[in-house]
Amino acid sequence: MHNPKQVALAATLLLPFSTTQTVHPLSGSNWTLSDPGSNVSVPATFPSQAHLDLHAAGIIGDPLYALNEFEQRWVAYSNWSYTSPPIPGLSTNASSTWLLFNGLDTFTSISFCGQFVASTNNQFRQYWFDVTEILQACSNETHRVLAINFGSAPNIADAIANEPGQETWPFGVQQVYEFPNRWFIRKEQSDFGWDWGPAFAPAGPWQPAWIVQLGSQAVHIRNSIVDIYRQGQLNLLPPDQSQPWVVNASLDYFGNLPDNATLTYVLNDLQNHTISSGALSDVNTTNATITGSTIIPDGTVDLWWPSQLGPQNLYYITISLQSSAKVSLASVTKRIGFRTIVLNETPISDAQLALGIAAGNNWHFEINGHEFYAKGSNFIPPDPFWARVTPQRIEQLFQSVVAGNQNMLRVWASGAYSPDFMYDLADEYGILLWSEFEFGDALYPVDQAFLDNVRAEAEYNVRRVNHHPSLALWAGGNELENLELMLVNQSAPKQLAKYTAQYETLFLNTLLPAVFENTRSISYTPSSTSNGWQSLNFSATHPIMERYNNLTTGSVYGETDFYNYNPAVLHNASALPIGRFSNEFGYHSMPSLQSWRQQVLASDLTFNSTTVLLRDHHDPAGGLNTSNTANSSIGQAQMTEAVEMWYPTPGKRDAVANFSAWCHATQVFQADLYVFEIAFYRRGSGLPNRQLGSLYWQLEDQWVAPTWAGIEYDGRWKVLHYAAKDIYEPVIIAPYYNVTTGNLSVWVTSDLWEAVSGTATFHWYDWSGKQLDMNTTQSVAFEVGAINSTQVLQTFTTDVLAKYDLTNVVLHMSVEAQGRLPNTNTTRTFRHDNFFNPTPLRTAQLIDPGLTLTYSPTTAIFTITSTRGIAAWVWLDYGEGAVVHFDSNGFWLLPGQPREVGFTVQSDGTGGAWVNTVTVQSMWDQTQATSVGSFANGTANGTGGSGAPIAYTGTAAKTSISVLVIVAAALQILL
Ligand code: BMA
Repeated sequence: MHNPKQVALAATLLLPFSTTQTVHPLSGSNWTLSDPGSNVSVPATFPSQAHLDLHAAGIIGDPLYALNEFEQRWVAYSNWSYTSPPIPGLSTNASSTWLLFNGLDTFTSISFCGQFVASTNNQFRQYWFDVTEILQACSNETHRVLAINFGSAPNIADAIANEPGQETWPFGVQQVYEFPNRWFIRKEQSDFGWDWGPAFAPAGPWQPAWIVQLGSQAVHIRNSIVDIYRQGQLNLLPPDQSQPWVVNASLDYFGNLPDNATLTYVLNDLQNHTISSGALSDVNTTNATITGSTIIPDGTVDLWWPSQLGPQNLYYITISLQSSAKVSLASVTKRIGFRTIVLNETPISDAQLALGIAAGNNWHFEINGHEFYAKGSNFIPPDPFWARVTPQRIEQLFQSVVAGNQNMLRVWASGAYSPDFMYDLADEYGILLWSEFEFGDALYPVDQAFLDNVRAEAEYNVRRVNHHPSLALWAGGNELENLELMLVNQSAPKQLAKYTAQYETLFLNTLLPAVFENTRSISYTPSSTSNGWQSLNFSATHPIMERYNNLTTGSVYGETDFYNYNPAVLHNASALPIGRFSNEFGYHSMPSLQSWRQQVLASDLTFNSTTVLLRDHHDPAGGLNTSNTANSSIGQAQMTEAVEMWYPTPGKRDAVANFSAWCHATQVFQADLYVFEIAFYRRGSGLPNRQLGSLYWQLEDQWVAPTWAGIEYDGRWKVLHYAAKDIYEPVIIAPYYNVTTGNLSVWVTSDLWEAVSGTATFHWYDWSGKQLDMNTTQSVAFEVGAINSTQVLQTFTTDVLAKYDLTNVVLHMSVEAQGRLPNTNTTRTFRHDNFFNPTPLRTAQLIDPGLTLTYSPTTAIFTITSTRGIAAWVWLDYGEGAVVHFDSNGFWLLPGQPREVGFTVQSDGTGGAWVNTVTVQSMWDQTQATSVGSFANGTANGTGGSGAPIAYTGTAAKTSISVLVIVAAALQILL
């Protein structure tokens, strides 16, 4: 907990009239966690949360195991104290002594040397307290103990809700998951339960803290902001890219700043070569913040780009604070990038109209002045306990994000503000983080104390992370305008004006200025999802006038958020929303058997066991009922219906194998649906709605449960993550089918920044892989414009398939195009394959494709061959103990065209033995009583059927695909 070097410094340097500071970190493992109420006192770590220390001490089991979520509710209802050992090395000569906390979760009463210091009530704020007098009166070193008493957040939320005159909302507006009243408190909203996670309402010092001692002329920098923008830039408006860069920096401090202090900067590249340095100009000091700025000429630095759009160029900037006598007082170094990122919601221009873009407003992002297609997903808190989320875990997730061809994550609004290390990693990996203030699926109070608390939280976080080039946007909260205000309108239409005014008080009058008064470089939108703004007026106190429902028929506005749990929505394009950007959509699926085994008893491994049911929080219990299987049965039924509607029903003899096959089937439906939706949204880039983003719900899991995630809790990819990776390739070919009319069209979509040309090919087969003699185009030469789509086939299945049995036809389509990734000079070939079958696989005449699997240790390549027929949803599976990401998975395979698959190992507790557990199966195997791929006993189960366990080979087979090319005219479409 204590760094002896600093003790020495403290003893020698902390003289009165000095400019020095000593920082004593409070992190360590020698704290105590106690609750006199429940008679618990155990060793604790700092930072931490009570559940983690209680689990480490053996007082409670693993919170994520079985139904411990419910068993451990007493922890959330207790009050917990974190007590330090006596803190050594504090100087009594210091001019001032401060406590500095970067995060206390949530309601605390803090004492030092047995004296009350302060109370806190916001998980997301930084707090600092002057304890000079307390320390001066605390001469006995053994009394220098810091104690932080955390009150029960659920109890306090209830107490606030019951205060006389407290705000209330119309019926059905406030979304309750488990613990009620989350909207009264500034704590991670999903701590009180959500539809993909447990409700632990944890308490504890979740971020680091320090004791800071200062000389009389010394300051400590507690927070800082570096804002980089093009001269003249305004939030929300595309800037002039020829303007020089403005670097505006300010340091937030406590202590005594000597008069006439100055600021200097040094800008270095990552090799520490100085690019620019000097004094900051226009230095001014207000409210314990000192600010200055400088100009960096355009062209001096290389731009930062998101993944696949260019290099992630980064720099270090050091801002130093000196006294007028040039004595160094403090400095801050931040790693930064130069880019502009704007959420463009401007009206559609005449030039855009002339291109065929529908009237209305834009709603898309522009990086360095370029439109781009945002491909990604929604990030939820990766663990119910943030205190144990390490940079390594985030890095592994981000590796999956980038491997999945994603360039943007929406960091959803009811978790916690992301740690600095998360933005650092996003900067390195090129992942844009659409960031949100922590408000969601509820309306919030607007009394002055609440607003002041929110404002302080927002200022701290906006300033803390603004320098990261990965920061893409600030949004006020989740589903506010298009859900919450709509619910008010449904439930109590007469009160809509009142609650809209309250909404504007919080999201336009409180949060917006917290962004615009601190940064010029970042756009703000009050709500995800919304119809965007109607007008902007930067000189008004209220710069954004929201559009709400002032819509003109035929015009297109804003983002879309779409959920429909009727599985018939798959392939029903008319159900999907037409907007400019899709920020959420999805359907839940089961995690794999391998993941289930990590968190439930073997006896619970059935689809509707009580434990599985009660871990499905969709539909949520809506309260504290711990045996609410009624609502969760709805979610389980939705998955079951989806499988029964679309796929052959699993029919494994072994009960656990059958459970595994069902879990897998729900994942296939999820993947199928998301691919359909993503292809639909991406095609919109070439349609009048000029659709420029698709972020599905949700990237990852925070425990093992049925959820919308594509990545399971330990990092294993569901079918979804592989399927999304495939449909997020830069150039894709995809079918669009209207089951009622038989209309089938095939489109190529590209999000490259230059037009690409190539060839699309089409071949029809029966399930045995025999090519059918169809009277349709076999090959089309096409050109598709920058970020655009083009139709390459239009036909009616009713005509072309008239003489065939629809249950026995499969269309294979592929595209090959020459082009360049943005900001690269090399032309490369982009390829993509897709399959279409006109009936659900449930009724298709699937045959045993006779899959074989070989592995070459020399090349670390798996080769999968279909020997007898077309294999749908080929799935490489592997046992527990490792997390491995195959280069591709969940694909379809034509007979005689082997597929080579490499892999990346995320973690391996098997010493490499996982390789021997790899199996391959396809949709056909789902119905086979004893085929492989079930891992019923932890290792591959059974040997019958088509699915194959592994065979080793010295040399990997080579894939050879020959295509017949018949040139046809490219089809011209909009844009
Ligand atoms: C939207 C999200 C989340 C939720 C998800 C699935 O409502 O914003 O609140 O978890 O859908 O229901």
